Amino acid sequence: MTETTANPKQAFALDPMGKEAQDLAAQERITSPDQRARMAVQIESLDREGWVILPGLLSPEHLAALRTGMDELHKVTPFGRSPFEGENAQRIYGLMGKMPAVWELAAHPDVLAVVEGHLNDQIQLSSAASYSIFPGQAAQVLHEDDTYYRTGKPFPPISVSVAWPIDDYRQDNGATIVMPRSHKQPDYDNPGLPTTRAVTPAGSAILWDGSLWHAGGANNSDAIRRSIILTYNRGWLRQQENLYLSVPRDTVRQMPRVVQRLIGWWVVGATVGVVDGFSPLKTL
Ligand SMILES: O=C(O)CCC(=O)C(=O)O
Repeated sequence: MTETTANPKQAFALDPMGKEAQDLAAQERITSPDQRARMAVQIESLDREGWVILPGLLSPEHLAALRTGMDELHKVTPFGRSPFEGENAQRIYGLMGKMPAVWELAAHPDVLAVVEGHLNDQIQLSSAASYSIFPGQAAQVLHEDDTYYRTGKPFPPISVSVAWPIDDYRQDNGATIVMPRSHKQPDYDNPGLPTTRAVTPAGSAILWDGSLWHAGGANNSDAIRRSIILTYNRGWLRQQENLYLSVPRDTVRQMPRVVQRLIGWWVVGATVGVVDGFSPLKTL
């Protein structure tokens, strides 16, 4: 799937701080122009509305494996420490190191094509955590996901969050509340636009720009609502989760190359992330 429009070795042979090397390296993408062209409507929708749903991406077998894996981890995961994490909710952090069934989600070509198309940059995974809300959990406060990058607003898109419903998302069990078009707000204040709900079957992917105002809904049903949330950002930013430390090196060795790259084992631009002047993959 990896299309290399630029050869990183070429960039190394050039002055890495020079414009030529950096322009060359910055063109590298995981997905091909054709893959992104196929997702043009969804990329356009994400830009305009701030969110988009890609339906039907996971097979029943894959969903079953994810449910089994999550249920095992739920047995050893505490409930949230704050109203934001949710006192009737569980967040399993560090999923890339704990559940190989998540790797395929992280590298899903349609999702990557939309994320790369939207950010128009080299990307990486920033965090991979579950958000499972149990019966009785109240709605979260509306928030944006990228406010910890305190660069001042407005800024161009820098991150995309991707929620994978592992159970059907319904109004009554906490389907995500989204505020369409709120991602272009010029400051850090809630713009107070009308909201809607991301009601969609399990196995879809819900993508939103990191600046979109949104929240987990209340779970008024009698069953758990499980989801996995993967956040991507521009490859030269610091990741939200420290994936270098939270994914054991032996686990990294077992990952497909594209997943190694997504969790940060790669050189971005001509220089960001080198170890002794070379790709960190050499240290594996
Ligand atoms: O699970 C959801 O519906 C949204 C969760 C969320 O926005 C968060 O935990 O930051």
